[in-house]
Amino acid sequence: MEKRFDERLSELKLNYLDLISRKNIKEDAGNGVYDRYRYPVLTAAHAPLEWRYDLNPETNPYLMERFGINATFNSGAIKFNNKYLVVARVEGLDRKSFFAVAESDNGIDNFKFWEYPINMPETENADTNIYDMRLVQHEDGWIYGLFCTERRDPSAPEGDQSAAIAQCGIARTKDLVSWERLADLKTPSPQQRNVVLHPEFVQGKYAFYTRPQDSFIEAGKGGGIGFGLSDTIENAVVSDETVIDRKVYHTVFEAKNGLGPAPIKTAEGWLHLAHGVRNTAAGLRYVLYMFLTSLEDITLVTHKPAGYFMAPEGEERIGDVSNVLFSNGWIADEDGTVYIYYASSDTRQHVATSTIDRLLDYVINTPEDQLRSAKSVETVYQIIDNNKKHGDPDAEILQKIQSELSVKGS
Ligand code: M1P
Repeated sequence: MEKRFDERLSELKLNYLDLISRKNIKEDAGNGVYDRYRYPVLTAAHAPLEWRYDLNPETNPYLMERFGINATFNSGAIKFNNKYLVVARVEGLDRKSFFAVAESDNGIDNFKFWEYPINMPETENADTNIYDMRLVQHEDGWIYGLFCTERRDPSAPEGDQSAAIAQCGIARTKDLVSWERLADLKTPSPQQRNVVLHPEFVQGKYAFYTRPQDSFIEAGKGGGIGFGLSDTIENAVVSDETVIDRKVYHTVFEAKNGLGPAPIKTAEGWLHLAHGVRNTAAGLRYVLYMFLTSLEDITLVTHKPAGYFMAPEGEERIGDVSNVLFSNGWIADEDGTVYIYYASSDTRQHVATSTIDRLLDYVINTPEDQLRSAKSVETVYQIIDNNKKHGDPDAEILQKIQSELSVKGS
């Protein structure tokens, strides 16, 4: 027998409340750099029932979903009025993404979407799809959201319905509810994605991190993460893009890279989180990596650990676009905690926590990539030799445990 409307509604409501009130659990023994958490902070199921269902028994007697959500991922993040906010990329079953704010009291669980998604104004050239917002509290007093705006390539032949042009959309707000849309960023590159606004003026100008690219997917001769200045934000133009972090052969960012969230200012320099992409027989693999730039010259990379900072693990590996970690949001709290919002496989949103001190230690003291196997072996030899010189502080304790175990076993 079919379930009655009100029975089904109570079941849906209970499941939803269970999900959004679930406590998150820090996973044991991380790698010392950051801690992962057991549950994603946002999934498609976190979208409120009021967005998805017509809750009127007269017009929806079967209580069917009328607007399905496919995924929630790639969120910008900001601490605002003492709450941890993420601006998620919410993707409907229709493949269109939009932005919606979800809020939590502690940054690691109980994220709840605000009543309405963001009603982002369009420019005269309407966006087909908008996604991946980078939020930044700029020193000019506005909160900016920079995101990718995607439209069909007008020069593509009728038979090609996937050729697209990606550019950087810019909007600003004071409350994350009402947004003023500004003109899209103009740069010399035919395509732009992963554009980030630096939080401070540089030489009295607005400073942008860009990612010049030749085509929609391929970065091509757009050599890496770029940087450029604009006199204004209202009609922002970056005429000169300098690449500050290049793609390099046989690294985790050999195919392309892109900046994540806006950098965090520390006593040692600007901390950056980015994604790197390489090609594999199974397709593209996206991982996260970090680097530090100088406070005096923000285009100068002073430290860059070898390889990746985070890569997909377990269920993170699987999703609509598998083998992807992507981050465009983090929050540096007053007590030094850093909440890193990363998404897995274009499907769900997670959090990892660290601290400014730990991240600086990681970035400054992790050996750099010397780009050859022999050099990697040299690095391991150095670590082993140092350990032999200084001894293992836990060796005695370990020996004691081992001898106790062997006594028990005999
Ligand atoms: O599908 C993986 C990611 O692909 C794009 O990133 P990039 O521009 O570096 O290739 C973006 O579409 C991103 O949203 C997506 O997560």
